[in-house]
Amino acid sequence: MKPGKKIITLDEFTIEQTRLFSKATGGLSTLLRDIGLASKVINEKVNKAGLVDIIGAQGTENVQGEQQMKLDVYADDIMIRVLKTSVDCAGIASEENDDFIAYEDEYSCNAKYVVLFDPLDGSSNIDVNASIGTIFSIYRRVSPVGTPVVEADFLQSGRKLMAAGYVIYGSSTMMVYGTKLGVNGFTLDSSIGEFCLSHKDMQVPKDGKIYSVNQGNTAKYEQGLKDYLTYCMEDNEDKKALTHRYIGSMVADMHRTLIKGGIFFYPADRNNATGKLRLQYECNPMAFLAEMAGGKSSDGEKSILDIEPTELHQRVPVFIGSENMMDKALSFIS
Ligand code: P6P
Repeated sequence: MKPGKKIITLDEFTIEQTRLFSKATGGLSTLLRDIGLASKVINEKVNKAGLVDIIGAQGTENVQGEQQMKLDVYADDIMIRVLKTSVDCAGIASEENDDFIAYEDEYSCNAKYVVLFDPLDGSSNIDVNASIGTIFSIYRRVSPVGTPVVEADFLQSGRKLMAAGYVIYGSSTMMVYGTKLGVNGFTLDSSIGEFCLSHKDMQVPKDGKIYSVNQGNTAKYEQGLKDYLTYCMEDNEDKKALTHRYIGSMVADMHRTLIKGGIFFYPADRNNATGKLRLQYECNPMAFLAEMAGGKSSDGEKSILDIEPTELHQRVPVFIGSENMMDKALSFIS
């Protein structure tokens, strides 16, 4: 932190933001603080992953049929426990759990919000020390306050998001979250145990030079996408080849895209008609952040935020990034 520069902690920032909404009760601010607490606990374990018996496979599969890593299960448990004690969370849905969880104590039943999360996205990278992250979405419940939450509370479109964000456990630990007021980034200063404002009012550059996709799947893509990838690699007097960057951890690839610009996509292919990434746990929160920061999102036809969810774990094709790069990419496939 530059000397003399005022430190603004996540709590101070969210409380200031609350004051901008006359009817706000501070619930969102409390929830973000609770998610920040959970992520600090997860961060502690992630940073020690090589030293304690926490890396490697758990020996179980999640609802997606994916092998669960020990840290996946640990992070999921921490998020569920911390949010259960939050007075502003009525229930949760997690990528790692088959069904949603209704917190049935009196305080929780009277809470206004629900939280959806991918507790540790990119977990296949844990054992190779690549950046991973927690992705979260906060919705106002649609069921009556005072009753246990129902599935409809978790099947709201991205347009209804109150806030969304991620915590990236990388060379530094950062929380990036957005509301309709904008997107801001906070870096964890472990000497004081606080997330401190470090990236104010983040904006996705209108253009970029980086495309991010698992190019190994190209043979399975529709022709338009193959043509777009050929365009990305074209290098001549009129157009220089773009740079390809793919970490295989959506949080890491999207964090770079938000900061440097570019396009990230995980499209449908002939084996996965709806792509791989989950609408409610990965695509909606990331699309919300990108659009609130001046970028664009699409499933190939419309904004990700306009998709009406039909099931908790549904997958969608996803394109997210700089406005001009998105327009170019979509012109090849529309
Ligand atoms: P692939 C991680 O498992 C994840 O869910 C996202 O974080 C990431 O973008 C994607 O899957 C990577 O998938 O098929 O390229 O390994």
